[in-house]
This record gives sequence, C-alpha cells and structure tokens, in this order.
Amino acid sequence: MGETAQELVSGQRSAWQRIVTHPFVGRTSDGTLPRETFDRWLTEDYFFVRSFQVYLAELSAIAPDDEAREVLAGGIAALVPELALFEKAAAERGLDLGVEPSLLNVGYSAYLLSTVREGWPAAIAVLYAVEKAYFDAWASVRDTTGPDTPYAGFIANWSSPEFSAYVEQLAALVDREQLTPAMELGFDRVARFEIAFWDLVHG
Ligand code: MP5
Repeated sequence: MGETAQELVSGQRSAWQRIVTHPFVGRTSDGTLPRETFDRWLTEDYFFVRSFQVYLAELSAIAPDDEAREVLAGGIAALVPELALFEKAAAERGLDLGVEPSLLNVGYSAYLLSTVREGWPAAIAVLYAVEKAYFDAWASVRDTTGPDTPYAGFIANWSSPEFSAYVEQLAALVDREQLTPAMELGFDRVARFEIAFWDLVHG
C-alpha cells in the first residue's frame, strides 16, 4: 500500500475498526451465527455481487489504460467461482436467491454504479474501499476459524492470497492518483454502507 491508499484507510480508522470487529464476521467464523442470519446475508449478498458484476464491467469501460483494465478483468473473472459458491450454498440450504433485496442493498448497489460517472480517481477509490473492507474483515478471522465451520469457503474466498493480491493491485491503482475530496467521500460512504449492510443482516 502506498501513500494515497494509506491515507484513505487511515482517514477511516474508527469505521475500519468496526468493520474488522463486526459481530457478523466473528460469529460467522466461530460458528455462533444463527442459521437464519447467514441465510439472510447469503441472499442479500448474492444480489449485491450480481449488481457488482455489472458495475465492474462499466468501471472497466472507463479504465484509463491496460494496467487498470487487466486488474479489473481479474476481479470480473473471480466473480464466476464466487457466484457458484453462493448458488451451491443456496441450493444446499433451500434458499431462493431471487428474493427482493433490502432497500439498503439496492441503494448500495446503485451508489456503486453511480460512481462510474464520477470519473476514474473517485471510482477506483470506491472499488478499493469495497474490496479492502471485505479482505480486512475476513482476513481478521482467517487464522482463528476452526476446520468445522460451515462457512469456511466464504471466509477463504475473501481472505485468500489471491484476493489479497487483487486488493494490493487495486491499492496500486489508487496510488497512481492524488488524493481528492471525492475519493475521501466515496471511501467514507463505502465504509458506512458496509457497516450498515452487516448491521442489517445481523439485526
Ligand atoms: C463485497 C461483498 C466484496 N461480497 N459484499 C459486500 C456487501 N461488500 C463487499 O465484493 P466481491 O465482489 O464479493 O469481492
């Protein structure tokens, strides 16, 4: 992580603390999460990731060069096995993935798409925030998650060396930019959306 990415994360210290210590994450890892809570998250997040696919494609269309396009292509490719993970878990748990998502989720997904029109520097800062939040949260429980947790595949998905490398590539793209208020605002909004999303499903 270089200077701009570092400044964005440091500017969100207290929100980041809430993200990495959120009870949804801790309870997913230690096996105390109620089944219905995970089920709720699964269907909500499936909608989010499907919308995210569209968002990444649109963001890729405004990427300034091949380096940026290649990083985003990696992110888009990773969504194929990720969505399969959701679909397999939903089938095993008898969940309908077509249920109507919360308005918070609709709002978050629409917000991400809207950032594409704000231009590359703000948009890449926003994408970095989304992925960095997930990596930091799930990596914080990676090494303490027992082998019997039913959700190990999800925890591994966002805490793997591959995902870590992707988040570092995003940080490198952010570091090519000078910090702007629009980047800080986007980073702040994502932090608040992430906390609200877990608060919503965890009740
Ligand atoms: C991610 C996610 C990570 N799956 N859900 C939320 C609410 N925020 C971030 O994004 P991705 O596309 O699954 O890596």
